[in-house]
Amino acid sequence: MTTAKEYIQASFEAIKARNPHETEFLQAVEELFNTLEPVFEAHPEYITENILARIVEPERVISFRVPWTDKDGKVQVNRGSRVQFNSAVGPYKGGLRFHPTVNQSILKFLGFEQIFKNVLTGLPIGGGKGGSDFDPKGKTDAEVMRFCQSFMTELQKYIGPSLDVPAGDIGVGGREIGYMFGQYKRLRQFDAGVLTGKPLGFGGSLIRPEATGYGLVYFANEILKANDKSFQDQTVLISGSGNVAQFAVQKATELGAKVISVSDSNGYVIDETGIDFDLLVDVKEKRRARLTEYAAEKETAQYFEGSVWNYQGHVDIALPCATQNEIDGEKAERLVKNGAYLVAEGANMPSNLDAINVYKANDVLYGLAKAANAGGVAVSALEMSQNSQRLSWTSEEVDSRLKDIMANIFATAKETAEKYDLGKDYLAGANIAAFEKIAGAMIAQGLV
Ligand code: NDP
Ligand code: 2IT
Repeated sequence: MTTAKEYIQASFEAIKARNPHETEFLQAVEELFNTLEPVFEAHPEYITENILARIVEPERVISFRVPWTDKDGKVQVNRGSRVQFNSAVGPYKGGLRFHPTVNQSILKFLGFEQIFKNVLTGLPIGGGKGGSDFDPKGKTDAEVMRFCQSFMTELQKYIGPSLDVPAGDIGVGGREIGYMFGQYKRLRQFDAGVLTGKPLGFGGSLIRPEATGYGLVYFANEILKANDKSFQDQTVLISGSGNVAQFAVQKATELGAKVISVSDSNGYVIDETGIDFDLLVDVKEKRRARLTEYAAEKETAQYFEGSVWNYQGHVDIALPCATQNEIDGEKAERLVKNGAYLVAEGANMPSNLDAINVYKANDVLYGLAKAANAGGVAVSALEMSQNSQRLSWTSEEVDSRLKDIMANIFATAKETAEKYDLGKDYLAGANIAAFEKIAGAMIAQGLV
C-alpha cells in the first residue's frame, strides 16, 4: 500500500515533470504539500481519490491578446490571462495583477494560494487570479483607461457575478477597477457584483481599500494576544508602499506600534519617529510619486537603495507587504539576528522556503500569507453580499465583520495545529484546515 509520504512525494514529482518551468507555482505547491502528511494519514481516501493531481490542475486557463494605443498613437500589445483554478466552494474569486513580471507561473501560484485563502474566510468563494504583463507605471490616465477597456473587452466573455469575480492586486486599484467596470457595463449590463474593489459611488464597499492591511494587523494581533504580547511600543518593519502596506502602517500605528519603514522596488525609507501615514498616502496615491519624494519632505526620514530586509537595526515584528520571494534565507537570518519574533505576511508568498525554515528553526511566530492577508478577499466577498442585497453596510459593520473573520481564521489555524500535535505551527494548521475543506467539497461533488 502507498504511504501518505510516498503518495505526496510521487504527486509532487509528477507536477514538476508536467510544469517544469513554473518555478513560483511549484514553490507554492511544495509549501502546501510539506504540511499535508498528517492529513493523508488521517484520510486515506484522499489517496484513492488522487486528490493532489486534481487540486493542482486549474479548471481552466484563459489567455488573450490585449491591443491598445499609447499616448504617441503607437500600437502596443500585452498578454491578458485569467486562471479559473477551483470552484468547489463558490465562484472563482481573486485579483488581477498588472505588472511586467506577470506570467503563467505567477498567476498559477497566486490562483493556487487563493483557493485555500478564500475557503479560510468561511465565505462561499472559489479561487482564481488573472492579470497582464502591462506596466501601469509612468502611464497617463488615458493610457491606463484604454488598456483596461481593451483588457475587459475580452475578459467580459468569461466572468460574471456567479461565475468569476475579479478584483485588484499589484498595479490594480480603484482607478483600474472603475475603468474595467465601465467597459463591462457598456458591453453587458450594470452588474455590480461582477468586480469588487469598486469605487464607493457604484457598489464599492466601505473598508475594502483598508481591508488587507487592517486584516493583516488584526491577524498579527491575534497571534500576539495568544502569546501574551501586543503591538504596543513594538518596532515594526513594513515593506511595500502600496495599498496593503499603507493601511498596515495606519492600523499598526493605531495599535501603539512604531512602524519605521516602507519600501518600493528601488529602495526604502527609514523613519525612526514612525512613518507618516497621511504623507505616504499623499505621495503614493494622490501624486503617484516615488518614495524619494516622501524622504525629501520628511526631515526624520532617510532613503536607502536596495531591499528593506537589509536593514541592520532592531526589529520586533516584520510585515512584508510588497511581493513574492522578497525574503530569502539570508534575509530571514538577519531578521532573527535583529530581534524579530513575529513575521506576518501581507504580500502573497513573500518568504521563500528557506526563509520559512529559518522562522521554524528559530521559533519565530509566523502568520502565513494565505491566512494573514485574507482580509482583502473577505471584504470583497462582503462587497458581493452587499451588491446582491442592493444595500451598503456602514464602516463599523464591515470593520467588525472583518475583525471577526480574521479572529476566526486564527482560531482555525491554531486549533488545527493543536489537533494534529503541531504546536504553534500556524502554517501547517491553516494549510491543513483549508485543504480538508476543499478536498471534502471536491470529493462530495463526484469526479470534478
Ligand atoms: P500595490 O500595487 O498597491 O503596491 C505594490 C507595492 O509593492 C509597491 O510599493 C511596489 O513598489 C512594491 N513592489 C511590487 N513589485 C515589487 C518587486 N518586484 N520588488 C519590490 N517591490 C515591489 O499592490 P498591493 O499593495 O495591492 O499588493 C502588495 C502585495 O499584497 C502583493 O503581493 C499582493 O498580491 C498582496 N495582496 C494584495 C491584496 C489586495 O487586496 N490588494 C490582498 C491580498 C494580498 P513599486 O511601486 O516600485 O512597484
Ligand atoms: O491576493 C488577494 O487576496 C487579492 N489580491 C484580493 C482578491 C480579491 O478578490 O479581493
